[in-house]
Amino acid sequence: MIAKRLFFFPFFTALLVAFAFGAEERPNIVVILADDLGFSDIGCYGSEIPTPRLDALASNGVRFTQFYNSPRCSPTRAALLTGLYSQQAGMGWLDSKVEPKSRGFHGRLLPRCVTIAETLRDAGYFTAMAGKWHLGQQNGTPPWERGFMRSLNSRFGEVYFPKESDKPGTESLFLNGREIPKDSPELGHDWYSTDLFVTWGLKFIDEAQAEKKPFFLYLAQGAVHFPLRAPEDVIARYRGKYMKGWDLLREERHARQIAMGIVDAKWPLSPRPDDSPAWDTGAPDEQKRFDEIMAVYAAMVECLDQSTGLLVDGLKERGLLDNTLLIFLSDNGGNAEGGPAGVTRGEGPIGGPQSYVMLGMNWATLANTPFKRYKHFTHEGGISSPFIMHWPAGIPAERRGALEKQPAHLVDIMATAVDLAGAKYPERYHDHDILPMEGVSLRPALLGQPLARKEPIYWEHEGNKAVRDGRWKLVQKWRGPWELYDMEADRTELHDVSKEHPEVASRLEASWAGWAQRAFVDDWTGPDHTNWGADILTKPVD
Ligand SMILES: [Ca+2]
Repeated sequence: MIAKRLFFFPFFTALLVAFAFGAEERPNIVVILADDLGFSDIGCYGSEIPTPRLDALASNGVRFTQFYNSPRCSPTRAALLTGLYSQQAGMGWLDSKVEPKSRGFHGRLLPRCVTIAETLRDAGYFTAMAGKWHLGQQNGTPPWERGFMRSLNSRFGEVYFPKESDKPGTESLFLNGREIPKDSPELGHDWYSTDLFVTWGLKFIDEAQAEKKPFFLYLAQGAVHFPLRAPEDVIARYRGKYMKGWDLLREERHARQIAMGIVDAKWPLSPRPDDSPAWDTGAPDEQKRFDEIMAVYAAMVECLDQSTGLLVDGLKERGLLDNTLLIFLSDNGGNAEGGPAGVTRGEGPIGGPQSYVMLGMNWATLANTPFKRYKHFTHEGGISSPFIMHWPAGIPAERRGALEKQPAHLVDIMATAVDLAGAKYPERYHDHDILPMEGVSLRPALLGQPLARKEPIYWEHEGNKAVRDGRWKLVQKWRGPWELYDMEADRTELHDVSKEHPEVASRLEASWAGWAQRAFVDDWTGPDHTNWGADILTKPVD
């Protein structure tokens, strides 16, 4: 008996000590956010574009089939970093929409929210970001004011090369709050931005190591947002490969998704939109131009994959990969803003640093295979994202490579970070009451267990609305009727069953209205983007 006590006492003491002082055991957390990347654009979600580094993360991690973002850049970033719906954080639209009398259009992160960086910094983490901010730097909320101890950021993305054709506001970067020209030697030479942001992310990780702290790195890549630009040698590898056309490529992606189990074979591929012509009807010179556009996009996806590989290698070299939770996702669905024709303007070769290229609706339909609609919309094409969680020390061997089919959303990332870091989500911060976080921890999904979600998931963007509750999704295009879909039977949203299940539709409509009231959702008054893709033909593109 005495011997047992002697044995157990030091054991429990050691356990307590490890619990109390075991900060070094808490996982590092890295979030890699792609921009405007569609659901099917990487290999492990069905793409023909080779993405071996991301695929390796998926095969050693957990891949979600129903992960949801918001349908636009700033709203997604707000929800991801605060664990609140975007309107609650103050970002009901892009950060250029500032309406002080509104409920949710403030163009900045309001004092009623905290960021993951603030929460984890207060829990002893080293916090850093590299890449696109787009959360109201011009309105008083740059990364260094919202919890990031280190940052290399652009104000709102669209940065690819040190010397390129710049839109106002994209000609400089900010290093820890200090504005520097993109071609400053301080940033190195001849970079492409996906690599640049990883390089600086690793520098920040080295600083975290020097301070002996776990770290949170938010790597917000600008790729694959327009203007589509990539290194010429990478683009060259893809020219000609897209002469197959969007119709056939879409069928091929769909078949691979079914084979992988990402998509259920009983959901038909959504039909090609009315505004999108059949590939075979295009003249040869038109087809060649479309091939060149998609070659640039594919090159950008390849670069995104390779830069993710740089990060993984960097973590491995530092002995950090095992205890780092790495998350990969996109901020909204594929982008049809270039309309059916796409856009090829500017100087020099298509995809070069002086060109201005937008993907367009036809290839965006491919990007969002098998779903319908795009960025801006709350149908599945606008809000469905690849989502990979990789964490060797935290995912048991039998779960590696698993598909996770429970729906999840951006707001869950804060809850996951708080859970894994042992952090406390504050009720008050800087003398302001903080709204309770909306999400649930995704830790159970790493173990194959049910999430603790009790509430539906909600969306509103430009008057496009949706609510997802279990198998049901109620969705509405601005000024259109509510549509009800059974997502287990019909995730491609082809059979509106609101007439068959009016009680479900009513319940969800009331649920959405209650959420909109408490979540500071303003009525949308325009502009009208409900035909986005088609109306762009008659309007100048910026
Ligand atoms: Ca975006």
